Amino acid sequence: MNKLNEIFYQFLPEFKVNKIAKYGSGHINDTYMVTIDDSETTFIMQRVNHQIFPNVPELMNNIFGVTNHLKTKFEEMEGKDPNVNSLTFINTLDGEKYHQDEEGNYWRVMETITPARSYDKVETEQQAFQAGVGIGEFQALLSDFDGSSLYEIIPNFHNMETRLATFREIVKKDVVGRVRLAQEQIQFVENRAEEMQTLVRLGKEGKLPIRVTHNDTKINNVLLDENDEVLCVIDLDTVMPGFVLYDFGDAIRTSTNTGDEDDANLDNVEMDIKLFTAYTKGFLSKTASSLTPIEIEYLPLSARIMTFIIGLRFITDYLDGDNYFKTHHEHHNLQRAKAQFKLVSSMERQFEEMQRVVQEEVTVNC
Ligand code: ADP
Ligand code: GN1
Ligand code: MG
Repeated sequence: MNKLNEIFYQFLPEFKVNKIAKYGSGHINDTYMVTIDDSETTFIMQRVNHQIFPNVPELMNNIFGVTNHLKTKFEEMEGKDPNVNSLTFINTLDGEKYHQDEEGNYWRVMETITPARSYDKVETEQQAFQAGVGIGEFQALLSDFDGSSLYEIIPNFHNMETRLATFREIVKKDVVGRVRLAQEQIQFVENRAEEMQTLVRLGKEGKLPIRVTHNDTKINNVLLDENDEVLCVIDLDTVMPGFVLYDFGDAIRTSTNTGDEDDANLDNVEMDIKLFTAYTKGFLSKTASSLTPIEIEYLPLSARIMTFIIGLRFITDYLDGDNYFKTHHEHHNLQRAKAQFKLVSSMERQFEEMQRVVQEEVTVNC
């Protein structure tokens, strides 16, 4: 029997598989859509990347904790359906949350959220607004979840200080001889390194509350329905205690970019202030009353910081020989970094406008 089918039957032997096909455009896990014979039923099956997430059992415990909490909340809310608005994972026949194959790979199966759309790029203000509502609601519903029960899946995931230290070490080693190809990007990083550590500094000074955060709020991790209304926040692998500014900033990176994350034509890449306004409106409609003044003050800068840190991680991976992100051609990580840094520059040019928008939306929502 086909190996993928065999894995699926560890979870749901009562269904007959028709087809298992690669799905989605994530950079880390391998995602498949499983279609069941003579029905419209499908499931999502994933191989979790255990090089990047070394403790998959703890990762799955985190996800179950968070989804159970969300389900309880959605049950009490009018117009919500816990099985559509939060992920539903399926246990194996042995009652486990994942299946480990002979090669040591970890697999999980979940119900397909349907009818869902997953965008890699936002096209309308409605989509940006709804993405903001989705992440804002996710934050709000988890505000009473006990963060100390969460295992820290990737320590220092959004810590700019340690990300910069790793980058500098890798530049020094130049293991694959690519440093000469990335001079402009290295300079871009160094010119901004101080200011980009603002969140680390505020954190150390105890000025930012630690909340439960998603930590990977890119637009294709928020599923919308056929009317572009938010359905579900997915990809919960990196849910950990963190700063709300991580989630806002990272979302702005993908929800306002007029180009692709890896656009080869940098002229396409700009932050669209209309999309920024729409996202901010949606996000603050769910969070404004619970954010502290400092969190609100740093929302615009967090967009620059989170875009910068992903660009930094792409360039670091490029200089290290592409060991982390899936790449589709030789200089893919360099191209991604160039596009992210172009986006940072675009945000820098529009920074005052971004600050004005946040102030305006806070006034409306408070
Ligand atoms: P990765 O960590 O690789 O990004 P994701 O969990 O985000 O993995 O899944 C990749 C893509 O698969 C998502 O962007 C989305 O398009 C799709 N997807 C994942 N889970 C579901 C689900 N439960 N229902 C519908 N689509 C899903
Ligand atoms: C990865 O898994 P995916 O594709 O949603 C990465 C994020 C980056 C993102 C950049 C665990 O997210 O941190 O922001 O790529 N996830 C991990 O697109 O590193
Ligand atoms: Mg994803």
